[in-house]
Amino acid sequence: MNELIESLRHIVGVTHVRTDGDLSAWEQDWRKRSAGKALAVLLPGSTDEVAQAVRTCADFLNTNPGSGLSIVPQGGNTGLVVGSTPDNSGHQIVLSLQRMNKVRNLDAANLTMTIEAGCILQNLQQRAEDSNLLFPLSLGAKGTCTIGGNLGTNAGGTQVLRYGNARELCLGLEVVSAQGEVWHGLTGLRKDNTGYDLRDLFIGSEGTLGVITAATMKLYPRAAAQLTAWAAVPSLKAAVNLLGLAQRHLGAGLTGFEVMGQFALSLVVKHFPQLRVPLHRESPFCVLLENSDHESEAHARTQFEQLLQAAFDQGSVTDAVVAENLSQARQLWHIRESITLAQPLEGLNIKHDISIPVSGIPDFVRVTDALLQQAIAGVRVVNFGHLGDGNLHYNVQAPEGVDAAAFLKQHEAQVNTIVFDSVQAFDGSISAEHGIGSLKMEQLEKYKSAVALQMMRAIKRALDPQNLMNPGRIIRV
Ligand code: FAD
Ligand code: 2HG
Ligand code: ZN
Repeated sequence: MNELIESLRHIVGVTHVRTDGDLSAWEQDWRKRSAGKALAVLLPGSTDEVAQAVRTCADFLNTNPGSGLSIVPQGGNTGLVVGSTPDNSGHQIVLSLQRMNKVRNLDAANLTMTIEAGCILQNLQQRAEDSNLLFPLSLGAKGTCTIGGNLGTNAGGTQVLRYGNARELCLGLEVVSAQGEVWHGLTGLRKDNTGYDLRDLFIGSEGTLGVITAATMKLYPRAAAQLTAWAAVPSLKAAVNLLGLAQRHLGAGLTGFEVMGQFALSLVVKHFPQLRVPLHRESPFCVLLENSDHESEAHARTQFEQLLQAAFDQGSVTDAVVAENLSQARQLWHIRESITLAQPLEGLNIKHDISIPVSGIPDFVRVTDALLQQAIAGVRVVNFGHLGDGNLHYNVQAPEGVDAAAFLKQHEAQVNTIVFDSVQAFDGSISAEHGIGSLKMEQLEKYKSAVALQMMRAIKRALDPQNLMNPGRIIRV
């Protein structure tokens, strides 16, 4: 292995191969569910360096098949399914893209930008805004996560109902294959039917097929005004009715529709008392709506007023506030994004990022809540998420006063079975956003069809026959 490390130092430079000191930023996952030990952390500065490094590792593995060498691609390390950190073997190289953070090109007329994998999402949003354009991908981890990780996980976030997942925003990719070759697939074309879609294979592959080094992403014109409303709703059924009403009233202007359960908001109130959370005491659920208007703020406000009046008349909304200005709107979004930060302060819970057809969500929650209470009395559900996409974060927290670690040890498998069996019965998906990583591999095998698993394994074996890229993630080969 020493010789390998020397070769890698030669390729990316001595200071960009880390083997000593505190490597926890790369070795520990965001939720602190797993702390691994890397053989080295590699920080290449260019696609050519990534390609040379992967080629060197592939050659080494070829001549030393028993070495257990493998590569874990990493971006911002904000993933929630333990997919971007090494295991404990000491044989895995973390390949961090964080130094590759250039915007290579912004083509305003084509509404695209070509960016390197290590670009931080928030910087990309800012870069687009500086050109009076919108890069719509947005999630709570935007200050740390990278576009390579966003594409690696096919991230969702809060604007999906209007603009789609990371996949829908991506037009082209540059990828270093598991053999260390460069696939130059960077294209700004919106139509291209020349054979199998290789881009779609790499998006959502969680680093198991190759390393994404750059991408060409879609941009949009910025709206003239953006208004945010916070509404109290009497039930999830009412929230679904409000969604339908909002879609009819606002059309493509509806760019955000997030639901937040009372317990989820109570965690924000408890752990971030400085935040003022409106309307949560009176109501089992609150909804955050965003209206992006291409005419004017006055037009957006009138539309919102009409929508909320119709919702009051229908009984779907019991109370509502509309943000007066951008700063108030930001505060409302900050409350929503703080739910993810408040949960670990209450104690590690069992996360689920499921999706169900929107129409089935109220029944799914009623049935699954009851099943969970039957199995574990007093269990608390942190229920919130992207209702507009049928995607709930249905996270299961220990009963009050019960130690979180002990709860996880005793009940994680049982809770997963209850929730995922219910998801299956409601024709849903066990992961709508965060992916499989190493946390949900068993469940993928259980809930995906044999035919789908066979095709996935065939793809993995064809593109990475040595199993060099992120083994132990998504699927066993
Ligand atoms: P990492 O965590 O570094 O990696 C994630 C996966 O992608 C790993 O399997 C890794 O191997 C692979 N990968 C990373 N870079 C590359 C690359 N260049 N080429 C190939 N594979 C690569 N997710 C959502 O979908 N929606 C949300 O709303 C959301 N909100 C979040 C809020 C918070 C506070 C946090 C902490 C996380 C949230 N996440 C959300 C999860 C996470 O932020 C996303 O999965 C994000 O896309 C990960 O990006 P990253 O750069 O941190 O990737
Ligand atoms: C979000 O929507 C993220 O905020 C994280 O996907 C969800 O904390 C969670 O479970
Ligand atoms: Zn989410």
